[in-house]
Amino acid sequence: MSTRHYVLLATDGFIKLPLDGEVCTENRKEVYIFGFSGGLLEVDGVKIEENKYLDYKNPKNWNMILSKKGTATIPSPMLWGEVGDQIYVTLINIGMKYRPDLMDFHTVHMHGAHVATQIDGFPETSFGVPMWEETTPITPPPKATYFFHPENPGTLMYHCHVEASEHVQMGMYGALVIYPSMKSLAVNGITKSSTSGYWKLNGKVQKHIPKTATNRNFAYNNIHSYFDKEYVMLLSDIDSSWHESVLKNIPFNAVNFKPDFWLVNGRAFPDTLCPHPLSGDSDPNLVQINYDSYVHVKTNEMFLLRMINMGYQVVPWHIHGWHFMVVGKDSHLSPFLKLGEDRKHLDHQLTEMGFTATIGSGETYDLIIAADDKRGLYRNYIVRGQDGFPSLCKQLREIQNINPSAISNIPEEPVHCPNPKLINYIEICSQPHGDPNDQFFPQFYPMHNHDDYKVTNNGVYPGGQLTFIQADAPDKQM
Ligand SMILES: [Cu+2]
Repeated sequence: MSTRHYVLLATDGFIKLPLDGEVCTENRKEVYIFGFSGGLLEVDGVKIEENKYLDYKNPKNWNMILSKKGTATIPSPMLWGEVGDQIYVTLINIGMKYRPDLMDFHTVHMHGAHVATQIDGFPETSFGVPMWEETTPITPPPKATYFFHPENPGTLMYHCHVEASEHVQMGMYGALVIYPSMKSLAVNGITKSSTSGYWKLNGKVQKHIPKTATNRNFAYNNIHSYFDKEYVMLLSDIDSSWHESVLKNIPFNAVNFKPDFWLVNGRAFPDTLCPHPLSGDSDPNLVQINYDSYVHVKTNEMFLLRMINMGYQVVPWHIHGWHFMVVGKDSHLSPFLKLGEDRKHLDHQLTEMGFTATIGSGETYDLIIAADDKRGLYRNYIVRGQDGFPSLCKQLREIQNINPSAISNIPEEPVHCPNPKLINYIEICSQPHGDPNDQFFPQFYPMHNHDDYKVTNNGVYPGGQLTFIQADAPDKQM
C-alpha cells in the first residue's frame, strides 16, 4: 500500500494533427486544446526527480509551475495506483496562455471511482478550483486535493467536469489505472512463493505465469487476467471548428458537434505508430504504463488493451488477426471469469470473446489477447504453395514486378522520425526459411474504429483511430 500524490496543472495548449497518412508528415493542422500538465509528485513521501517542481508548497517552485501555462497535452498525464493505495490528486488552475481572458474554474472528476460527492468534481454539486491569477506569485495557488482509495482493480478515466460539454471536448481527460495489490490477489487465492518464485492459485503452481511477473501483471484479482504487456487505448474525437471557436472566442452551439479527427491516446494515425511524447521517463514510478499506441508483442505473449472511450461517439473497435477475451468492463471482472466454489473451475464455453468491442462514451473495456502462433496454419500456403496454388510469396513477387507500389512498406516499431525503418512484405516473405522461428516475422495486424470513415484525418484516408499490432517471433526456447 502506497500513498501516491499527483499534481495536475489545468491550462491550454496546441496539438498538431496529421492531415495525411504519411508517417512523420509535416502536413499538419494546429488545434487549440485545454488539458492538464504535471504528473506524479511523490510516492510515500519520496519525490519523483523530474517532477520536483510540482511541489507547490515551496514558493521557489511557483514561477516554474506558472511557466507551464500553455503546455497541456491530450491525453493528460496518466494516474495509476494499486488496490488499497491512497491516491491524492492536487489540482492547480494556472490559467490559459492563449486565452488569458478565460477565467474558468476546473475540477478533476475521477470517472468510475467510488468517492464522496464533495470530491467528485461535478461542480454543480460541489465546487470548482479558481484560477491562480498572479503572474509574479507572492501568495500560494488556490488548489484542491482530490482523494481516492481504490477498492477494486480496473481501468477508469478522469476528466474536468466544469462545463463538461466544452472542457471535455477541448481535451481535459486522462487515463486512471488501478492494479490489484499482492494482498487483493492473495484474498482471491493468488500468491507468489517467496522461496521458489512461482505463482500459485490456491497453492497450485501456475507455470504459465513467469516468475518475473508482479501484481501489476494482472488486470483483476483473477488468474485469467494475467498479461505480459499492457496498453492504454484512450479514444476520443475532435471537432476542430469547435476548438477554433474557443480560441477565437466565438460562440459554438454544442449540438452542431461534427468531428473531423478521431484519436487514440491523443493522436491520429499515422502518429499512433510513433512513440508517445509523454513516454520514456526513467523513473519506474512513471513508466509502469504509458500512452504508446503501437502494440509490439512477441508471438505467444498475452497482452491487455485497456480501452477507454472519452469521445462523444460510440466506437466499434475492431482487431484483426486474433480474438480478444473480455476480462472486465468499467472496473468489474467479467462474470464469466468468476471461478466456481472451488475457485478452480472456469467454463471456457462461457468466456466472452470477440473481434469487435463496441465502446460507448464513458465506458472502459479490458481486453486480453493471446498472440497465438499462426505459423503452422499458414506456413505451407504462404511459403510453399498448396493444392496447386503457388505460394503467396511467389504471387506477391509477380505483383511487385507489375506494380511495386501495390506491396506495402510497413513502419516497424520503434518508429523514428524523420527516418522510420520500413519493412516490405516481400522482405518478410523472402526471409530465410531454414529457421522456423524466423518465418513470417514480424507480423503486422491493424486495429481500428470500424466506422471506417473515422479512419480519416479531415476526410483523408488513412488516418484517425487506426494503429498496428506488431508480433515478433516467439522466444527461442524448448
Ligand atoms: Cu475544466
